[in-house]
Formats: sequence, C-alpha cells, structure tokens
Amino acid sequence: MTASNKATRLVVLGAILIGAILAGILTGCAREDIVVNYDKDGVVPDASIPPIDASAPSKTETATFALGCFWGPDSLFGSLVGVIRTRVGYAGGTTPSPTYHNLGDHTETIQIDYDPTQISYEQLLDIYWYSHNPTVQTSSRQYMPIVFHHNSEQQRLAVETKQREEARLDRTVYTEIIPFSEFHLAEYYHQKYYLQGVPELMEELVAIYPNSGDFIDSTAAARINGYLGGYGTLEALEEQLSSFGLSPAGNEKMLEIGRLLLPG
Ligand code: MHO
Repeated sequence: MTASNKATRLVVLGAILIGAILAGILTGCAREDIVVNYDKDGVVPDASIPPIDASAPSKTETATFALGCFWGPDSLFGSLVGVIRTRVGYAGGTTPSPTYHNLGDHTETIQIDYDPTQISYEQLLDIYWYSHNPTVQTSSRQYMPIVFHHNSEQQRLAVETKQREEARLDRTVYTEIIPFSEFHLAEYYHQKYYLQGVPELMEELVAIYPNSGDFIDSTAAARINGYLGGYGTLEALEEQLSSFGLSPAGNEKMLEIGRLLLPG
C-alpha cells in the first residue's frame, strides 16, 4: 500500500468514526446499559460474579452449630434466605490442626454468616433444634450436638431454647452450649458437598471461583448446594435461578434436578 493510499484510508476511517459518534449522540444512544460502571477503586467489576454474590451485604453476623455429619446442615442452612455464607469444619476440641481423618477431640461443625436484617439468630436456632434429634447421646465427639455461642445474647437464646426443647420433648437434651473459640476449616471436598457431586455445575462454579476460599464464601454456591440437598421448592428455585450466575445449560441442569428432588 502506498503512503497516500494509507492516508486516504485513515481519513475515511476517521470520518466513519466521527460519523458514528455523532449519530450516537443525535439518536440518544448514550444509554445507561452501555455505560461501563467503575467501582471506587477504578476497577471494572467482574461481570461473571453471580448477581446474588455481587449484592451480598457487607455486614453479617456469625452462628456456629454442630449437629451430626456436616454435609446436610451445610445444605439446609445454605438454602435459607438471609444466610450469606456457609463453611464446614471442626471445632470444640483441643488437638492441633484437626483433619477429617485425624479429628482428635473435635466435632463436625457448620459455620454460618447471616444477615440479621433478613434472618435472626433465634430463627436459626429454631431450625437447628428441629433439624436433628438432640435427645440421642452420641457415641463419639465427631457428631456431638453443640451450640458455639459468639456473644452473651447468643448464649442466652441458646440456653433458653434448650430448656424449651427439654420441656417440649420431655427428655434430656444432650446439646452442649459452649463459647466459640476456634474453627478449623474442613477439607475442600467436604464444602458444599452436594454441589461437588454434580460436576457439570461444579465446573461452572470453579470457573467463576478458581480460588477455593472464594468458592466456599459464595452465596450462589450455598444456595445451589441447598437446592441439590433437597431443600426449598421448585417455585423458589425458578425465581432465584438467574441470580446464581450459571450458564443456560447450568440453569437447565438445576431445573432438571429440582424437578426430581423438590416439592412444587
Ligand atoms: N462417613 C459418613 C459421614 C460423613 S460426614 C462428613 C458417610 O459417608 O455418610 O461425617
């Protein structure tokens, strides 16, 4: 290409560009949906973050419960509106660095970060009491029922509701109510256990959250794991599905499983 050809081409391209900008302005196409929003630090928000995670409240409170094998409670509590994050781990013991195969005197535990404006500690406690049988004495500390309280208000509510349950059941409730001290995160394969059993969905979540800590902290992952564990209704799933950040195929997989597992 000659130098003058090149110049002509640049002029033509420039004219097209200016024309396009003018046309845009004249037709009022500077619409909000094509404006890129930057956050305070000037970072472009990651479009792939599921909407439910992008709108997670910054202020949460924490509840820590033990009620047997932690897979089920991770799913149950993760399904609740107002629960923002769940994680499973080991707590209550004295031996250092517990793992699933070297648990020492620790107990399988679920930890919940919740938005107190959407769900109260008292409601979480009620769900705690009704979702297991605390009148059966467990043979090992692995599955001991324990409420680990994080403050004196939680302690008061736990003690009061334990007494209420003993009166209601007319039996000894073996649940320990002790101050929270330390939580040891369980191995990755225990986190959101039912979700980990559906590789098609897991692949999508891992693509969004390659970092295991981010995956564990995802509200979307907690809810998906809730529905896959059989909690919630098909109607609620249909309503919330678009906030989980899944692909059309992922959404279809969720609905297929939901139709099998969930009540209408
Ligand atoms: N080993 C039992 C319980 C697992 S749970 C994490 C099972 O396979 O169901 O304690």
